[in-house]
Formats: sequence, C-alpha cells, structure tokens
Amino acid sequence: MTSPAYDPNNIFAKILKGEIPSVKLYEDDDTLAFMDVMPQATGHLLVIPKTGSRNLLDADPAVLVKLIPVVQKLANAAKQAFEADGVFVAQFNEAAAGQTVYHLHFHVIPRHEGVPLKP
Ligand code: DGP
Repeated sequence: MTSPAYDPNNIFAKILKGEIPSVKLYEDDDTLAFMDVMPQATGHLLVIPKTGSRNLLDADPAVLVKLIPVVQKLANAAKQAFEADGVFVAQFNEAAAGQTVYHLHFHVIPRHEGVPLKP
C-alpha cells in the first residue's frame, strides 16, 4: 500500500513555521523539540526534524543521523529532570500503527515505576 505524500501544512509543519504555538524545549538548525499537548505522562515531549518527512518510512537517513542523537540527549535530560526510572521512546508509522500527525516525530516519555501511561 503506497502512503500519501508529505503534507507541508500538517500541524508540526505549522509549529515549525510559527503558525501554531508550542512549548519549545530545544532547537538547532535541523531539529525542534517541544511538549506534547496531550501528554501520556508528565514530561512527554516530541522531537522532530525541520525537514519534511511523513514518518520514519520515508525519512532521509542523513536526517536521522542528526535527529537520533538529539532524541538520546533529550531522553537523558528528561529522565534526569523528572527523576524518572526509565524513558519510553516511540514513533508510529501510518494510521494503522497509531500515527495521527504526519510529520516524523519521536515521543520521549519519562516513566516512573508503577505509574501507568495516560490513555
Ligand atoms: P502520533 O502521531 O500518534 O505519534 O502522535 C501525535 C502527537 O502529537 C500526540 O501525542 C498529540 C500531539 N499533538 C497533536 N497536536 C498537537 C499540537 O498542536 N501541539 C503539540 N505540541 N502536540 C500536538
């Protein structure tokens, strides 16, 4: 099944363009991180590349090379900041896999022993 093309007007593209506000945590030339508006746990943040790809399936590996170290850095920072026991890192590809916003993003969610994720 072919996926639709990247939509440059998706919500995260609008956040990148400053058309929709966000609580920014980190930014460099290639990457932006901001708080998720529907957090599944305290400290739930999202990391996105500034270039447009729909998800991991169509992402340029060169983009991933820059993005993944930021995911790692922010996972460690969130673990420390929220005194978490662990960190859940996830991303979804297409609706069947749970994706709702079609701009590549990684969820970074601090986790505490015995505290379930919010639905
Ligand atoms: P998913 O595509 O299912 O991997 O998750 C998309 C996430 O994006 C979901 O956790 C909610 C979040 N989200 C949706 N709209 C906005 C928005 O306008 N601002 C922010 N900060 N997060 C959003």
